[in-house]
Amino acid sequence: MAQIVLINPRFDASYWGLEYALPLFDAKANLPVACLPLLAALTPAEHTITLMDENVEAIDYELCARADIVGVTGMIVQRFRMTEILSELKRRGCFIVVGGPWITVREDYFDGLADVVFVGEAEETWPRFLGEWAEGRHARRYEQSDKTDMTTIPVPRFDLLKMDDYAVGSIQFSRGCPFTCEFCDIIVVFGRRPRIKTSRQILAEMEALLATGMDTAFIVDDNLIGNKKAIKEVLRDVVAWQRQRNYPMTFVTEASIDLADDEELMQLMVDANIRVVFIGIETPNEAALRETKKLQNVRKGASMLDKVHAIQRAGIEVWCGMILGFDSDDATIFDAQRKFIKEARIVNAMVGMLSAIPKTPLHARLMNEGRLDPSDRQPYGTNVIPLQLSREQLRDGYLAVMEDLHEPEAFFDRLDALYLEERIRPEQSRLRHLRRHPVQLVSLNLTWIAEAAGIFLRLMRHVPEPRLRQVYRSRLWNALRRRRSPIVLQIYAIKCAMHYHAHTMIKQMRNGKIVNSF
Ligand code: B12
Ligand code: SF4
Repeated sequence: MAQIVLINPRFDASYWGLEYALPLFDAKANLPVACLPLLAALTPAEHTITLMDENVEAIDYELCARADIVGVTGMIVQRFRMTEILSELKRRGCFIVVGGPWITVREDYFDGLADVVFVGEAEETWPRFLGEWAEGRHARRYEQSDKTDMTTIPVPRFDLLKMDDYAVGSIQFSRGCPFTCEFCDIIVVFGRRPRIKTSRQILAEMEALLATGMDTAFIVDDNLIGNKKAIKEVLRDVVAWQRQRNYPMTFVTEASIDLADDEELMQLMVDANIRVVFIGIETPNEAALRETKKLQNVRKGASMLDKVHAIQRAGIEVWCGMILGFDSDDATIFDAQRKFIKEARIVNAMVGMLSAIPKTPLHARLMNEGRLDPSDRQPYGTNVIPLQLSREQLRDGYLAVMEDLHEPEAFFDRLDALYLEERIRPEQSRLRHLRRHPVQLVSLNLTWIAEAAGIFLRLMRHVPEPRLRQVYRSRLWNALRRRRSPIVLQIYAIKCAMHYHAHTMIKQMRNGKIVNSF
């Protein structure tokens, strides 16, 4: 029997980390990484396991020093903190294993600090390693020969996490994506054939999450709609589950833009109560989309703008990822991005500079072309040396776009365009269903109002700039006046907090405190 500790290192502040908004939501972190509770569930029962997420609690190094095995996960943006933690664990003589997205693409990065490395998925290799470790014959490197059979994955041990500390939970339905984007390591690691869990597994995960008191979850799939036929089957079961239990859960997820081509799928997502979908739109520059092989975004038919509007009209808010610095981008790209995001009425647009992750086709191509900056700490925020822009031009243009998008006027005008002018209807299926259960409907509406009021009061107390407090007050008041809807009020309050986060983060980037490479 082994005593095992698994650690998720602290993230630096980032757009999706929501660090500056978390106190306003009364949470310590946005969501738990999905691998920790999953690895715990994959651990045979004879072992004891402790999960430590440094984003919500300090690492207990004493406990680590007493443990037989200490595992550390992490993605690219955690690599510096991972190194610090691994060095400390090493100093204390721990037996260290490392897995997760970063070591999967840069196996040699922690040389000398890890006793065992795991490359890629670990549903088979983690239990195999534990067996071999117990017999004293473990290997130094584990990599599965086949991709994980998703139908065998157990329910993650959410009960081992401090769920009260997170804003939302995480849940996974599928892995993989059928597309071919040149910069993407997901398809390199998880493959282009989407693999999906059974409805039975997914519903059991939802029950387990709900049992911890968490009623909102990020479906952390690479692309929820990678296999449309299969996901429709699952969504039908999720809808039935929601109806049977009077809609206890709300979801956020990630999907490709071809979602807009499938009315039935959009309706199923609305009925399953998926409130938000994050889409990799990347750029309005068609040449860049072709260059990067994001061909699903340039297919004939409706324009990208029309597709975004169609998804919004169905009742799902669209968040997006945008990229600057493709080879086909010249200095006109910055304004083109501003214009697109405004016209698309996308409130949460995460703009980044093109970065090349090891093992991707983009990384290989730029390496051949001598256009990769090899430094680990990137002075210009990306390792890609752009073709038609100077590195300064790209960095400064990126910062200016981020700033402009988060000017309070611009940000809240996009929000008003969506909820007060287009009047999209969030959580419409849930609300329609609850009309037959008036007590629950009243209770849900009161919860949203209370959440909005709580966030509002914290905003007024915590936000130091009077100008911002004034904007938040007037935009919330205007929303209340024009649309007397508790859910819209709650959304406006959340957006004020998100705006405050982005505003603070961008200010720090301007002061040179953060160089955001992803
Ligand atoms: C959901 C998601 C998010 C969510 C949630 C992130 C979170 N905090 O958990 C959000 C939207 C917030 C997000 C944000 C970001 N993300 Co993200 N995200 C994902 C996504 C789509 C799924 C991750 C997931 O939960 N998978 C499910 C779990 C079960 O899989 P897993 O973690 O890989 O774990 C398995 C194995 O790796 C292994 N394993 C993992 N750890 C360990 C440890 C040990 C000891 C062992 C033995 C095994 C092991 O076992 C598990 C079971 O097989 C991945 C893509 C992907 N498929 O990896 C990108 C991904 C991880 N994200 C990525 C990036 C870059 C980011 C951002 C930096 C983007 C940005 N520009 O800001 C931010 C980070 C900000 C932050 N503070 O979180 C990159 C990382 C690249 C890399 N190779 O390191 C990925 C791979 C996608 C990509 N290419 O863009 N992300
Ligand atoms: S659509 Fe997203 S997940 Fe799929 S290949 Fe492109 S970037 Fe990767």
